[in-house]
Amino acid sequence: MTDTIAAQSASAPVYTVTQERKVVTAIPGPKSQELHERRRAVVSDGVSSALPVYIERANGAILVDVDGNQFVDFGAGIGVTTVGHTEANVVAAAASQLQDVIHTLFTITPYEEYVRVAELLAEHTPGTFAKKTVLVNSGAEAVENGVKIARKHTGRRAVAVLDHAYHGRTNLTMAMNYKASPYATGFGPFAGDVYHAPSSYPYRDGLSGPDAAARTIAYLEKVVGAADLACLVVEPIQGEGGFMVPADGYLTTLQGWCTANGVVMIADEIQSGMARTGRFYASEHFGWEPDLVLSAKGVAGGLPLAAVTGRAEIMDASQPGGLGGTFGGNPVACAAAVAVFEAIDRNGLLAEAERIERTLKSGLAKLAERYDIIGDIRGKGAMVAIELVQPGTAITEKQPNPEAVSQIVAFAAQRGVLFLNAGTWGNVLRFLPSLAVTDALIDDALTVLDDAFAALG
Ligand code: PLZ
Repeated sequence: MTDTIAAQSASAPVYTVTQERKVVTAIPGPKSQELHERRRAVVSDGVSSALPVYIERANGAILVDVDGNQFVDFGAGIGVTTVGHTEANVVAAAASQLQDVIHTLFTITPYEEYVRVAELLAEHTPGTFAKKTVLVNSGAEAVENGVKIARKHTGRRAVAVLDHAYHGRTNLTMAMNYKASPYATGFGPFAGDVYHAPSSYPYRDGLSGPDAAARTIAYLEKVVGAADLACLVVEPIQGEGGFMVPADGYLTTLQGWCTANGVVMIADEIQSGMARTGRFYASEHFGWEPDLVLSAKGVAGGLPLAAVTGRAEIMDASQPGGLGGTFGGNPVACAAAVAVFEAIDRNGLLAEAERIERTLKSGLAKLAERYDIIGDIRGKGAMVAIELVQPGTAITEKQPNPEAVSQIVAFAAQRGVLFLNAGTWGNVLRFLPSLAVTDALIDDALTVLDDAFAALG
């Protein structure tokens, strides 16, 4: 505790774990294997783990497991520890809040931290119009509340999403995801009135933004009808689907159509938000001002917190008591979120995200010259991916190559680098590090990646 409090007043980040990769046992090591046996007896098989090494400590961009191995973390808990693992100011703010008040329930007796987070979200989400917020616990819960609010505001029933989307694991959001397996298989019946419209996927559809938007709109008008459509929910850069960056003009054309037709357009910024892409919200890259913005994951530095923020007149549609939940906007999570906003400014993290994009993309471009299964390099800031295809098909057929991604992820794990897969066909390797990752760590991981490609043969 003394270490982190001291770090609070320092300007440069202070790390409590050396920022280096270190492999000292087989992966997983003996202690991890022992814990895995215990886990198998008591944790549901429905919960899987991509890499069953049990983590004891984490700091900056490094995970330390129970066997003393240090992993360079290119997952950040799927885009959660954006400001860095156990960022000193976040730790200090949460620790201090724990001493003062842990819980009251905002819908019973409110507290300032909730209001402060709502102010910060109003200030940092795109658009200068009056905005209001509701705080909840998880990304899926933010999606659910965004849809509730849009339905109440419009008095309409239908919900539209895009192909390749991911929105969560609750009943409504299972129906909103593109992929059935593993998220939905066997878990129905599902919520109705959810429509899946074609998206913008430049690598595969080759369409301009306006042309892709025209295709989406034609689908919505024909299959749903604007008069019944409450909302269109869109990830500005799709996450689980494979980091597709939509073609220029796609999102703004859709927003124009939504506005003209009284449809609430909702940005799911759960994975792309909170400075990750070099802007506070990825929507800004496209000049998009959504009606509602969903935040989660990175918003509280690793504590559970999520939000729906948007146009005041839409957010006020619900009757008093219509929105809430026991833990939504927990004081400790809110205190951490305030520290996250401060850390982004103080540590210049928007610029760090741009640095990470430059280093990663130039390293990946060099690899693409030598490995022709790299079909596409895309993304923004610290949200970058490569899409792998079968040898010889990169230019013409673009046949997905999930086997190569799995082999690379497994190879890298053995060397102490944690990479995540993604993509509708599992053929995307994503780089989603915390913004604390140094160029030296990225270069080191790229060397491991080079070896992993070479080992594919
Ligand atoms: N919307 C865009 O990325 C969560 C899922 C991990 P929750 N993505 C990671 C897993 O295997 O469950 C996500 C997202 C986007 C919504 C969500 C849902 O957020 O906090 O997991 O509910």
